[in-house]
Amino acid sequence: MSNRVSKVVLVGTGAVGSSYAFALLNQGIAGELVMIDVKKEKTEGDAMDLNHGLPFAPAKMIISHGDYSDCHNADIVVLTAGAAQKPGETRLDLVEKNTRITKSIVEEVMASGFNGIFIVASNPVDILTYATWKFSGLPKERVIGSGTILDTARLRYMLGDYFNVDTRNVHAYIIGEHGDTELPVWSHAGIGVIPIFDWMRKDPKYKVEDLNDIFVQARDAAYHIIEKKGATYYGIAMGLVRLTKAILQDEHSILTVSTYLDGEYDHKDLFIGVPAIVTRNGISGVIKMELTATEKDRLNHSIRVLKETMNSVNL
Ligand code: 6V0
Repeated sequence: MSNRVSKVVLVGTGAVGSSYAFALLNQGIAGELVMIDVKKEKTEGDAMDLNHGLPFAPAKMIISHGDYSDCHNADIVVLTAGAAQKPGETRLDLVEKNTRITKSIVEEVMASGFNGIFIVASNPVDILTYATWKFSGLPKERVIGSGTILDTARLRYMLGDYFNVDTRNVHAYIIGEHGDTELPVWSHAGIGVIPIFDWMRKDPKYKVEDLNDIFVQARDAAYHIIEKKGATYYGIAMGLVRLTKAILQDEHSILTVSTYLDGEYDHKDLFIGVPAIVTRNGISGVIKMELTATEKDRLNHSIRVLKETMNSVNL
């Protein structure tokens, strides 16, 4: 048995990347973390700072700053590089700038001989995940976008608060584009094993209209947080660590990630957020939910908008 430790390379040590590094260290999931950014000094400082936390960490982790040659034997490369949304800017506004950055990074990663799994978080994440797949030439299963993992987490947190139950017992998905056209799948939402609408009948204080308000809060949360503090990073960082753990520990967990559709939900040739099974070899399958007519219309709309933007960058 090999005693090689699991290795993660992080590209982009801005707000999201450095929060990811911190969360990864605190959860003791990877054996080695190498960080790369155009801001080399900053990344060197991050490595020093994180190393000084090792005496308090749950497990050993080799932490360094490096360059693309470090990717050759990495299990996972995480992409959090690129421009972030400015107040009032949509994720889709970022598309051209970040597609260019993603292309240059992916080419350098692949030139190292990398043959692992990409996790993509930079926005617009569904389009950049597709771009990473195209530019890398890796099998589609081995390119995973963070998709609606964060949106789903926000919805679950807010529903847990509304129903006063542990957020981990809320089963609900947001699917579609990570952005303005995403949608909640209420037809398959539940608290424990109880369908959400049955749970709501227990008490007249629960109103179906409230569900839409909660979804809108979850969907628009990034705008509100960016208005208040300029960026969002802790939630997504923890979501990315969750995804990293599901891969490295071969969990077969169902997470709402941006994955390739090849006929599922009647669509092809795009990456979009849907529940999928995450394993050591990447995505092993998409969960196909029977959507209501309204949910189907909303997903079709989300896909139409996404494809229009994708066409604008000729992927
Ligand atoms: P940030 O704090 O500006 O960090 C970006 C980092 O990328 C900086 O350190 C840059 O130096 C670095 N960078 C830029 N170009 C390159 C390059 N060519 N090579 C290497 N490094 C480079 O942004 P922040 O960390 O806030 O956001 C990063 C990305 O994550 C953005 O695209 C956000 O929109 C996206 N987010 C995605 C979320 C999701 O749910 N998927 C959530 C929040 C942010």
